[in-house]
Amino acid sequence: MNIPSNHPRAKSLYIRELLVTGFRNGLVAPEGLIAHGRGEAFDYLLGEHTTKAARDAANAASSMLLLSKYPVISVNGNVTALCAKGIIELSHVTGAAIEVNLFYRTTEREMAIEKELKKNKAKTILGIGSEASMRIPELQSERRRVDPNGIYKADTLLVPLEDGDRAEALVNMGKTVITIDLNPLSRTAKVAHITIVDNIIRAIPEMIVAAKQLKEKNASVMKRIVEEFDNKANLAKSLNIIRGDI
Ligand code: PTJ
Repeated sequence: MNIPSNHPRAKSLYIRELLVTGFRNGLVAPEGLIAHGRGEAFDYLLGEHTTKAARDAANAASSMLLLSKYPVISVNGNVTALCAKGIIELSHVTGAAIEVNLFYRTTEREMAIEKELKKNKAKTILGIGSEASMRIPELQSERRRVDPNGIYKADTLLVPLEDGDRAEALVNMGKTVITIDLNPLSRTAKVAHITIVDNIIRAIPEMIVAAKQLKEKNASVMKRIVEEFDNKANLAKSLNIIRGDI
């Protein structure tokens, strides 16, 4: 669709088009379009820009990934359609592995996502087909199937646009969980150790910039950033913005 660049909602319409194209190309589940609508509503309420709270959370998230021994980024259909290139750059900068993990899992979509990531110069993609041979305990959804060399053995996970059940199960497994979720009230946002309340389309570039700067610094600087980060207080800041002063 041709979106006029002077349309007042051009950016938002452009992001929608990425999702629709991703759906047509077999990357995004039909339900992914609905999930995006929910995110869009929160983005509108947050002012459609990266807030100071989101920037602080991105800084803590990149610090955490850099400090971890075996970080993994979990990728789904929406994430691929919105920021495949950014995910790959973030994985290069932080040394995190990439695993495909789908809620509405089909082999066709797994393979389409793998192909798209490899087209964008990703080397190894974990979690495809029978490689996802381990199970997350006490989880019933298809998200329970994970790669023994990826999510299963990771110490820290970036799980953007995640569902609450798995986020909670991963925390119960002792993993450090980072998420990106526009809804500060979601179960995922609340159970994660670090939640970036921002649109993933802005949050990933923010994390990349932060990681590049942090890499130049001493590990003790990153440790302090992580220790001082308070997820509950940070979520409250996003909620305050949503409440506004009408
Ligand atoms: O590709 P699959 O099969 O793994 O399915 C992916 C979706 C996203 C469909 C699946 O994980 C799902 O149903 O997600 P939920 O439970 O609807 O939750 C997604 C969360 O992400 C919600 O809290 C949304 O507000 C939020 N969200 C949606 N779009 C964005 C977003 N957060 C940040 N950036 C977005 N662009």
